[in-house]
Amino acid sequence: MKEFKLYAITGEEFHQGRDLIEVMEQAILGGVDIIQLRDKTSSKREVLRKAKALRELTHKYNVTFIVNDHIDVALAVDADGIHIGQDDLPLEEARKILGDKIIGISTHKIEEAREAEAGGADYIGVGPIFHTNSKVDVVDPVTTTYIQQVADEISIPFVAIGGIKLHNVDQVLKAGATRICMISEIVGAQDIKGICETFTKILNEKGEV
Ligand code: 3NM
Repeated sequence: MKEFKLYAITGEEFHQGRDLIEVMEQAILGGVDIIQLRDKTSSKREVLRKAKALRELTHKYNVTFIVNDHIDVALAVDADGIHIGQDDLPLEEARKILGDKIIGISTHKIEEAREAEAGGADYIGVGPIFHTNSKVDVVDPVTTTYIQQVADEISIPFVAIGGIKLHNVDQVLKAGATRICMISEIVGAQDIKGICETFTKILNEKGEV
């Protein structure tokens, strides 16, 4: 998959009434290089409608587009891939359906990270690093210790997630993450483009060290 550093997930409960496409366009203009549509409540048709619009947007800016969970929607709109959790369709089955599209998997402990790597995942999510209110079924924070473990042991790309904010991103990068993923800190920001530019700058500076 294309290299990435800043990954934004939709979270319409944080958009403060702003339009989904406008919010994600601001994130892209600020430097986000992957967008994930995550919608656990809408009907399939509604998810499809949003996915079509985000596919159009991400094509326009040549940004990677991932759909959470809905493998059928991902295929229907020709998304670049899907993101699945530990309780979703197993990786092996997802791979049969998706061929060489991107498959990302959420992991919360090193055993899950090893399993995802061995099973051929394209990237893993590593989290939740800190407390987060953005995910209902979330496990306890895994802390930056889990980042260190993954950085030491796992070769496929990993992205740190969960409760990451401007004020704590330093700890995440110090622990060995080079890619970060957020919902609320990005899509809930007053100045979405501005905060993404700041994160992009921080990530790029870290890459040069
Ligand atoms: N997955 P925020 S944490 C969607 O640990 C998601 O796998 C997580 O939202 C995981 O940036 C999380 O607002 C929520 O904390 C991320």
